[in-house]
Amino acid sequence: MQNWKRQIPTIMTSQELLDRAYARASKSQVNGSVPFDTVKKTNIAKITAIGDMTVVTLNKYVKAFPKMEKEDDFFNELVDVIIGKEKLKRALLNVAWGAEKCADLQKMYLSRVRREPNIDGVAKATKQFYGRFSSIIYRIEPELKLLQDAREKLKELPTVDLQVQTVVIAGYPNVGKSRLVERISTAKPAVAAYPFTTKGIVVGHYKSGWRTFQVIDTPGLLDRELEERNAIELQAILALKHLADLIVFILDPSETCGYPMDRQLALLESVKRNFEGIPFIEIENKADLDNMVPPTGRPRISAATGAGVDDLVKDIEARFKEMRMADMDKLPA
Ligand SMILES: Nc1nc2c(ncn2[C@@H]2O[C@H](COP(=O)(O)OP(=O)(O)OP(=O)(O)O)[C@@H](O)[C@H]2O)c(=O)[nH]1
Ligand SMILES: [Mg+2]
Repeated sequence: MQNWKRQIPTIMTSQELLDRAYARASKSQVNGSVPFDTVKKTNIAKITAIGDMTVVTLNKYVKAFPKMEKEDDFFNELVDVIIGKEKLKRALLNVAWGAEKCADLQKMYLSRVRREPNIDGVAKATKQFYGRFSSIIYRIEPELKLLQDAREKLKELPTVDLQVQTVVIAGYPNVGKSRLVERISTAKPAVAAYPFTTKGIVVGHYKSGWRTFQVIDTPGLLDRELEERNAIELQAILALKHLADLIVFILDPSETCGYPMDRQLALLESVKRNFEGIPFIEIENKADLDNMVPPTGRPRISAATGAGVDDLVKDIEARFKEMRMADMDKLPA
């Protein structure tokens, strides 16, 4: 199982970073031989504490995020769709820049305070350090906010096992994909009578004997060009592209989904064209309704009543078995 749900710490705001660092600094007290010595040593300790603490924290943030270097990778493409790869990379670069600047400032002011000949000079230099340090931290506020948002989105990403045989359920919005996934797997996707209820990939499992299969619910797709697809639809495309060993394409011949059959069939053809080579099962749902178009020869099910669903599951299992057999045949004798 790929560990995508990384342990990314909560990202603090600029103000929180500064409050924490300054609170730590306010506790610094180093006694010297004479008052001047005490003030100098104490201020050196403060600058050291503020700089160290913040640089370590910022670098920890940068390291915690995935690097996304591989191009053709499900996770990286998903992050790109949901967060924006370039945006995230730029934010990480800027935060790393902030850490570097803080370290430079710390070094510069430590040497300056050491050289100051009197208490006044030490106090002035320290105050200046606080000012410049704060302004760097405030400058990276938008990037810190972006990282915090990205962290929340990464936490919600589905856990997908790339080793397990996987069936991806696809089709127009509102045709009953989630209702079917809910019926045949452990997933509990939202089901509702309007399009685009499902806004991301939902992963479920089902067991057959001692084998577990993965069932993936996807957002509905409209019949349109890839360039026109929104971030919700693109997640369905990514699931089809990277995860599907088998595609179950659901049609709604009752058209209660709100989309005519000719549009649904056009989508079916374009998905088949784009994912050539992946086995397909075409299924018509909502067989319990009496306003269905005349029979088309495709198997009909009702995700609502369960009619025909067992046969569909048997068909899915048979296809998976065929694939396992074919894989075995490819192994050297
Ligand atoms: N009568 C009937 N209604 C169904 C059936 N399957 C699903 N529905 C209804 O159709 C509506 C859409 O079902 P969903 O499972 O949310 O559809 P979806 O394809 O996942 O929709 P999106 O996530 O928006 O793409 C809901 O009101 C369901 O209750 C069925 O077999 N018969
Ligand atoms: Mg759905």
